[in-house]
Amino acid sequence: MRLTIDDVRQRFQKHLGGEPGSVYASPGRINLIGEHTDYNGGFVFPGAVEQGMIAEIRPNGTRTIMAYSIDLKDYAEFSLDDPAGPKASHFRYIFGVAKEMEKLGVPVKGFDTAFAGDVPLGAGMSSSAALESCFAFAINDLFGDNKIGKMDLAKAGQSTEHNYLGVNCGIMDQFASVFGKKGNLMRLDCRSGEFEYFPWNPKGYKLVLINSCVKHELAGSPYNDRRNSCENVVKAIKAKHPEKKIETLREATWDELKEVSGDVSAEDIKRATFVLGEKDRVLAVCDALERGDYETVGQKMYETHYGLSKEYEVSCEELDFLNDIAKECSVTGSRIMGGGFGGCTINLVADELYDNFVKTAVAKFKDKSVKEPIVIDGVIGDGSRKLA
Ligand code: GAF
Repeated sequence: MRLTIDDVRQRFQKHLGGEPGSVYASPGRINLIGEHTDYNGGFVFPGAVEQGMIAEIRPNGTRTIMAYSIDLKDYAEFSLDDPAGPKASHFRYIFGVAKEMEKLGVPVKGFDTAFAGDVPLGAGMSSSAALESCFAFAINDLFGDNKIGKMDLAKAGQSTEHNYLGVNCGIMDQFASVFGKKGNLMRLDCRSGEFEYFPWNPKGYKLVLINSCVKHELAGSPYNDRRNSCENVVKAIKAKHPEKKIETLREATWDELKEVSGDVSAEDIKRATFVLGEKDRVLAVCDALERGDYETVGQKMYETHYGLSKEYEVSCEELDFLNDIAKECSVTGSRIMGGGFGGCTINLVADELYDNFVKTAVAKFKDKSVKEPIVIDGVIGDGSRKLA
């Protein structure tokens, strides 16, 4: 059931009482292709989804945030002046965003809030970016006269991950959440920050996510190790070519990767091999989309899955199994979506194969893993906004 503004208003009233506040929403995201390319200065191809986070917020004139998580039935009070902030991650996101917005010059004050979301947790659809973007957008509106630009709101969410949650993520998730537009995917150049909306209406195909329900958790995960591997390779190339302007793997070539193969670990080379391949695949998908060639888009998705599984090593048995089922059902394209280590596959399916694929995937997965996978239609929704 889709979360409604009334659900949030009722809980706000029950747990915080008093006058109603303003209500804001921010979505989770999907990503067609371009995985682990954002922190490598590459391209990503995300879109916002209809599922997201809704928060009611009322400034309280103090320096304290009083927050109620509707989903977790958890309440906390924390001061903007306590440098440690709250421990529980669902409150830490809010605290972190408030502090990052302060750094941007917004005179943030305390507030009362109740919030809830319908982005499945741990599905790789970025429920955390939805939460961060919701509060960044709201704080800008309530305390900052909307003076902070949208890209900086996305960056405030990303810095929250870095500085308060210990996840050295890229910008894709927060970007998608803030900038999302109904019916459109977005191609973002993560090096320059330039982006374009791509109307997404693949005639004859559907996007469907199959959530393995294996919880994907980036905090404290090997996600940061993957990023370190990429940075090691960049450092090695820089050492060999001091004259070269290279900040990320975006600027690296296949020849340079070969050249430094003795200077970094075999594992680092394997990770960078994925990233360079993914860089080429995103561009190939853009060309294919312009021609309306969805078969090529799908083939590249399978190649990405292979790379994420065998080179970047962020898959798991359940996701590989779902990818195999997609192949068996002649699904056009299928791959792990998001950071990996659990979560969903994203599948591009011809309309006439959709029913059979979904039925087969659910039945076979249940047989193998006892867990029931969740089927989520990939409907592209709007980005951060004020609801009331
Ligand atoms: C996670 C991160 F948060 C993103 O920045 C991105 O790196 C993604 O994994 C992989 O593409 O969602």
